Amino acid sequence: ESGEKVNTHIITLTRFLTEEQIKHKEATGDFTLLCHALQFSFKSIAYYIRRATLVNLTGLAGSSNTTGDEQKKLDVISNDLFIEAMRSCGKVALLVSEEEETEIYFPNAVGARYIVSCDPIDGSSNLDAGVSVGTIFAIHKIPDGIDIARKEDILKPGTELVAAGFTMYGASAQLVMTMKGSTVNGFTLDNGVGEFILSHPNMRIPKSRAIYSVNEGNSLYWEDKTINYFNSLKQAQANGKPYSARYIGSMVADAYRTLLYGGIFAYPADKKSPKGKLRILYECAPMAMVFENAGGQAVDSTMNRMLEVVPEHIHDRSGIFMGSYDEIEKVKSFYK
Ligand code: AHM
Ligand code: MG
Repeated sequence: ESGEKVNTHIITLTRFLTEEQIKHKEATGDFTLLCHALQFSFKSIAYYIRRATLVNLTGLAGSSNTTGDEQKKLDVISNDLFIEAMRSCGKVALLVSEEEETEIYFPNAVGARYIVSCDPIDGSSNLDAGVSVGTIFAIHKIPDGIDIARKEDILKPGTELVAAGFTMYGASAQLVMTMKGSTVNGFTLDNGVGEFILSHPNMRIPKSRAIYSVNEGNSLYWEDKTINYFNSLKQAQANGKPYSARYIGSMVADAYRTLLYGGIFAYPADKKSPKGKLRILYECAPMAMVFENAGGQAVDSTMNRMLEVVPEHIHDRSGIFMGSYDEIEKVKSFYK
């Protein structure tokens, strides 16, 4: 007996999407093509992030003084890669990016029915340190009977999303995605074969877990309810222990951990940022869809279901609490 045991029963993202498409008889294959373009952009961004980190770590070659530039470039590169992938797949009519002030129309994509909103690199303040960052995406479909994409088609509650998810660029790239009324599935990028492999099928967030994730430095600006809630977590719970605090400062990484381990992630609205910090369209709503479809919950700072919050403008913000089902119930009890 020699050699490693090779698993030949591998479900790649491509295979997964093809099998999903077959299940939906009405599917045209457009969504599958769009997802191919998405995964290409994730792979490219992962590649450039890894390279940039390497350049910084081995900054002996005099690159240390240009580090700032390098990082800025990475933000721009990722945005450009993402936009180009969406444009060239021919299935996207309209795109919103955190990096672009206005929405971008793709008039050459004749018959395209999808609208994509994205944050190409979320958590970019972490880039210099080589800490995990991520790409967040949300996908809308142009309603039947409408020929040309309009901004109105995305200024809608998150319940209208057809798909959403994120890719975390960590020790490995992790893609988490979900479709309307469906399960949440996690894929790991195998750099050897260059494919996202289904590694976390049907992800379910634990019902409760004593971990909280929030930028506590903002507590100076918090409302009393927020202060009381977080203070309560530092008291002895039923098992005699307080909650643990975990905050990376990259929503994608904090959300991914919360999804796997359970707990709560929050970026509440406060006196300094009465509308919160995170953006509804490409940060809060897609995360809320993932958390709900994994059995958790997501609410805004008034405890309304995050997926029912309607943005007025493409870059509108909201407070957010998301996580395990029971942990969100607990927050609600402090805010009622
Ligand atoms: P960004 O889109 O400019 O990177 O900001 C979003 C990030 C989130 O990833 C993270 O949850 C939050 O901002 C951290 O903010 P803070 O530094 O205020 O804690
Ligand atoms: Mg962001």
